[in-house]
Amino acid sequence: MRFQTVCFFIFVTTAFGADVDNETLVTFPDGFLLGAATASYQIEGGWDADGKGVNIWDTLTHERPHLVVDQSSGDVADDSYHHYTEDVKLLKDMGAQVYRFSISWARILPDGHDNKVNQAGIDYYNNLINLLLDNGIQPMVTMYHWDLPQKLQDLGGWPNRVLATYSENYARVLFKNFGDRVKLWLTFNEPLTFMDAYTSDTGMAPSINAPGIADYLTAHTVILAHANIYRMYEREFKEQQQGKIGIALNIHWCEPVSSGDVAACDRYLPGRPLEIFAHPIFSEEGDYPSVVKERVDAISAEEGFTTSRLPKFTSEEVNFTKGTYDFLGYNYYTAVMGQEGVEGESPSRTRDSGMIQFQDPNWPGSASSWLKVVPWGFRKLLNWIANQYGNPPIFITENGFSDYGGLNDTNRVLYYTEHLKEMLKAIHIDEVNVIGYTAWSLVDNFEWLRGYTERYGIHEVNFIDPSRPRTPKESAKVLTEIYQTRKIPDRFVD
Ligand code: GBH
Repeated sequence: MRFQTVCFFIFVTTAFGADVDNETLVTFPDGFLLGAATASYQIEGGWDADGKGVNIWDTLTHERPHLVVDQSSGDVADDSYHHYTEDVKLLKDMGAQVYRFSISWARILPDGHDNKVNQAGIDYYNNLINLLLDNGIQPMVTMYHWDLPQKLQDLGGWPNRVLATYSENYARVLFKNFGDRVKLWLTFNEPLTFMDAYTSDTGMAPSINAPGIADYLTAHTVILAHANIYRMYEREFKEQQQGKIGIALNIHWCEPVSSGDVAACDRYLPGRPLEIFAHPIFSEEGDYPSVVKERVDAISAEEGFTTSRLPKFTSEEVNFTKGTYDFLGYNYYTAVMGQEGVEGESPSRTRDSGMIQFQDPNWPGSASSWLKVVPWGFRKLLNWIANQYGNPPIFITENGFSDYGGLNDTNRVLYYTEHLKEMLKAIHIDEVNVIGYTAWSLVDNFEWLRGYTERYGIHEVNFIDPSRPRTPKESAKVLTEIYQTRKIPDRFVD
């Protein structure tokens, strides 16, 4: 009792001198959007329903099933193609204000090109969008969450720059059909992750083994595609539709092992994963960060390449790309420790970064080898983004935890409450401009190469039952309480 009274009167002084009381510190600001996220291939099923074309995940799971740990596929998954009304009901029951989902390119354009539009695909997303709006839930659409139409992979996929134009044409179809109702758009989900799909023949689709080359080519195409889509929206739709466009980027927080390793982490953040996408779009000067250009150019030359493995933007492209955002989408999961040193094969992006990374064995784990629970990294990373890019609006497009299943997901509950508290500190104490949050994921789903063995859902899905029933886990109940009260319940606050 006495302790609580004391706590109530403790004020935290922010860097800007603002006082934040304890109640505010655990409360979501007015206008902050709360919701949940999914992706098309991971939940929809209906892989060949009603004229959908084949995509690279259909190809991987059908032709190289051994690459998926349980040899499963997204052929049916949560069957959201037939059960989307149940997904909307889950969102509604939670008090979610926003639903982030992705559109399957090949369901809309079976061959990837805009000369042939599949009306059944348009109808499916129209129904979903309309039902969300009827229930007071804002749709947030990811245009691309890794399921490239196979016909475009047949042309080489993302390393082929022509995809920067084809993506723009695909996006135009989306704006034309859905832009009257969809006001929050993400061009790409985690380009950092799908550039890695071109670095190993046992990795994510399309599983192509050209590290240090095809990954940079992929990044280059994706950045230009993003800019093309943003500028096209400005020219053709923005005035009328008034939507906002971002890109969902991911990066683990990098904690230097010692003070001598600060530079290594500084290279990791700009170099290896995040800034390669963020710098051209969000920085004032545009282009790749100079540390990336210098290192990759120099290492390429040492390796005997006549042409640097890092493609170059023209100055027109730098200007065209700079500032093509209304907000930054950010997926936070975990952290790494970084140390000066060289690892990885030659050539590779890992080697180019000049950093060795590992995770502290004391960090609590999850069902995913890479996912350790490091909530303080979330706050640090949000501050890093805010400092680096002049405090842009940041939407947390993913944050979540994996286990092996079960309704009593105590560790997931802890993961969410601890991360939300760190995010609220970033908002209230550090004055980072975070505007929304969608938990990954609304439902258990096809976890890519881990199949159905790792579960990220706040709702359990029974994948044996043909009707794929959904059941709230403990985490869904706690998030419901949080979304409805718009604060972290006292029992999770120390
Ligand atoms: C997100 O990626 C995705 O956007 C989402 O689709 C996915 O379901 C979710 O996370 C959970 O994984 O197996 O050691 O080679 C998070 C970033 C990048 C983390 C790829 C896992 C593979 C690590 N992911 N990474 S490993």
